[in-house]
Amino acid sequence: MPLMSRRTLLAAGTALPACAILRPAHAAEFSYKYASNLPVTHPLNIRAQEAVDRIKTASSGRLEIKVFPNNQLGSDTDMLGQLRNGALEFFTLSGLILSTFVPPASINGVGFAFKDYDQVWKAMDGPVGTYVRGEIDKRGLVAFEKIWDNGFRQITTSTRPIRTPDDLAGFKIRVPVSPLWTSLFQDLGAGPTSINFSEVYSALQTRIVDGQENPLAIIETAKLYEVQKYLSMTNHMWDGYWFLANRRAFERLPKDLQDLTRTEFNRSAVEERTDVAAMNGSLGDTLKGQGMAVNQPDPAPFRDKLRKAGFYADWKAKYGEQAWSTLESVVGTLA
Ligand code: X2X
Repeated sequence: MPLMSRRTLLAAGTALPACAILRPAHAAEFSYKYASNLPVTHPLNIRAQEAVDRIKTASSGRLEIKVFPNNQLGSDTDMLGQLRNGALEFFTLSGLILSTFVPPASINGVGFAFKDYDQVWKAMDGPVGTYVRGEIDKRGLVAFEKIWDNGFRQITTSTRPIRTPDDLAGFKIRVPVSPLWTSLFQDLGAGPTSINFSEVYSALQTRIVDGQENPLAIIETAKLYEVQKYLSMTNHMWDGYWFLANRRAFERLPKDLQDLTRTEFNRSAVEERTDVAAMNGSLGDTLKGQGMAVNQPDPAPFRDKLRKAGFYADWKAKYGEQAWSTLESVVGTLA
């Protein structure tokens, strides 16, 4: 039956249930949105789209999720607002940016906390992840179990390679909107400016800042190599994306659709981790080929600088003994 306007139906005196008026015959029972800040070519979006497709098929079309990559719905700050008020149902967000609403969620971003991916997954699929998800839950959002990989972060600049902390003195660097990021780069002696990712390419292009820091998969897929010359492999923190849901929207789904959604996004998260690891292995050479000059600084002096600035003591006090020791139970003593 073709869709009729409400007026036509009323004029015809037809008594149809409200849902028949508002919804075409084959529309999904639930039409939700998922958004991210990353380019469509990044593995996070590719794997999220696959999950969405599996969910549609397995639910026989009852749950349709439309994907909005690349800040199409606004900046991270905007999208977090939309997620909280229910205008957006699903969103992937860095734990560090989420900390503007859930302060403990930045804990994985403590400078140089993780030695390698083994420690990252042991912490995030283990006690640190459980702790952070509990804190997210307390503030009315749902976080699925498997955090998605953003990666170990590296510094890029248009002006000079970063070899030692001295090279960061007064350096104008963009950081995402998060107190931990600002504190980390202040304590390293740099001049950080908070800018949402949606504005980063143009901020670099117009030289509002001279550098930024991100994992290789983003430097490549967001084409930051076009506006940056030097890539310094500082590995100064590990960052990941929580797959978040607005709780009211999630709980409106019947149990079987909740379970399906959780299972499929968790599965895609694990697959995305493998993709990003593979990219991290090969992208150094790709980026060299695209004109970047790559260097490998010794992390020890950067860590020393943070220690002397009181970075570890300050953040231990902020997170509290218990959270800090949860992190240390995996990575060893920090300071
Ligand atoms: O804003 C960034 O730099 C990004 C894309 O890595 C995050 O989402 C934290």
